[in-house]
Amino acid sequence: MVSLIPQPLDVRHAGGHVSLTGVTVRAHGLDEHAAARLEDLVTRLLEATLPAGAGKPDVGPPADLPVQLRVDPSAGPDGSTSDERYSLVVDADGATLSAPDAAGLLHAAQTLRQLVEPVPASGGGEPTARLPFVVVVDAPRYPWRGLSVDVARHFSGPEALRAVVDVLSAYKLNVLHLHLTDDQGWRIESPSRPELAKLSSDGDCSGGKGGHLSLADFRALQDYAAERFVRVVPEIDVPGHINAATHVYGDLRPDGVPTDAYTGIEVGFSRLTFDLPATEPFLRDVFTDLAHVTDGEHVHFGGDEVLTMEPDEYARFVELCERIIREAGKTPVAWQEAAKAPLRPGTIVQYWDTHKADLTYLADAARAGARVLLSPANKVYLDMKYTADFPLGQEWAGLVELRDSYDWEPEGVVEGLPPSSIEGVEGAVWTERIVTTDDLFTMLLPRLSAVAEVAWTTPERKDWEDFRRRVAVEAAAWRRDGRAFHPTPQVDW
Ligand code: TNX
Repeated sequence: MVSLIPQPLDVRHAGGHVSLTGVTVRAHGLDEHAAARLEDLVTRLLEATLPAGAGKPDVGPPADLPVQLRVDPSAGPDGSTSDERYSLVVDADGATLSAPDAAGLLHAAQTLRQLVEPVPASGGGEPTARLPFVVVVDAPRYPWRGLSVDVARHFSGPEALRAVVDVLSAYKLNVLHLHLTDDQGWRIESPSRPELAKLSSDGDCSGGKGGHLSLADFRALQDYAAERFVRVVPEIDVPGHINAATHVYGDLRPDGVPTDAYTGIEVGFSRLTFDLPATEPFLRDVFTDLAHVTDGEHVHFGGDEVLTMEPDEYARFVELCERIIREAGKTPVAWQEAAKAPLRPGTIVQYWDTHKADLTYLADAARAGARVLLSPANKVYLDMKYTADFPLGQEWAGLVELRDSYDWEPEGVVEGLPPSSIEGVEGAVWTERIVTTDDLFTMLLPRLSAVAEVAWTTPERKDWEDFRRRVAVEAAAWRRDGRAFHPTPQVDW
């Protein structure tokens, strides 16, 4: 039985298998450089699934399976306009992956990776592997399938973030949203304001040494992610969650006095002040710097939990941040609160707070042209504890077990929201209580695979009982790659 996450749109079995001990990957229709990189990446992904010792037969010809990657605009489901669609055929001659673009070819390769079945050694021979004869035709439900990672409360450096990108790509997720600043730290170099990272990045919520991404780190991370067709969406959170900046610049405060560094986990106490002369230049500098270094279309300006500001002043901040980000050539993204202010059409608002009953303002904003990204905290906040006694995470939005992350319907979470306004689904992991990379992955896995299926798979193709089975199969890859995960009792591992 094949075991794919996220479940594709259509999988047909032709009956039969082809064995393999190695692969020869060839890409056609891409420029030379792109072809070579994709061949290399796909070869490494597939070889990792083969048993040690495979690929080196003692006698006979090497049995490398041909894997052809072909750019083909007609690939994928009939009528799909997604530029990530793909088709995959495995038969006795090998595997043919086709897609209109390289992103779909990598998605097809991730599907192929999950199709490889280990074949145990028998009669003194080496263990090998086989692939079932299948035809897969697939496309995502939503164009934005993401994960937000808070690197402000505890810092995760480039190596951990590359590991996150690998896991995103494994489940066909395509956005890494980085929450780069908060009360506790400024984790990105801002060239016009070098003091920010210098004075506000060497600490965290548990007395650790903190850290920040240099521009070179940020660029290298974007390149790594881009090779895996993951876009980085950076966030500087304003006008609240801003103590890391008011700690550096007293002129952002009405009393002119810089605030103390903060290592606690309260939210909502810090703020900018619109009418101070230093405020707009500060916002222009940090957002323009960030937009310049960002390859993708989106820049996130936060906007959440400003608990000490009147709506008028808040709305002026929203208008100004949108304007600065648009002038820098990017599309603004903000947390749901921003939808209480008038927004320009096309701005993306991110729903998160499942305690707020009246979301009329959000549905109204969507009808007026905002796009909506869904991150309901009681489903996809992957910093929530799995169970009451779980050692990591928080529980203000409730306990979030694997099934909670799986069993929900995006069109059902915000009353009155036009389905056509939904841009996608994004999980989030806040790190007040998450310190190490193993902690981080323990919170992400297996729940992130559930988020991926909600974001990719049509509701008719989802099935909890089958998903539990598939998660158990996928755990072999996590063990192999040394990734921490939580062995929830909801799965028979
Ligand atoms: C709410 S979600 C926050 C974050 C916290 C998180 C903890 C959101 C937009 N704001 O500042 O880290 O809860 O779960």
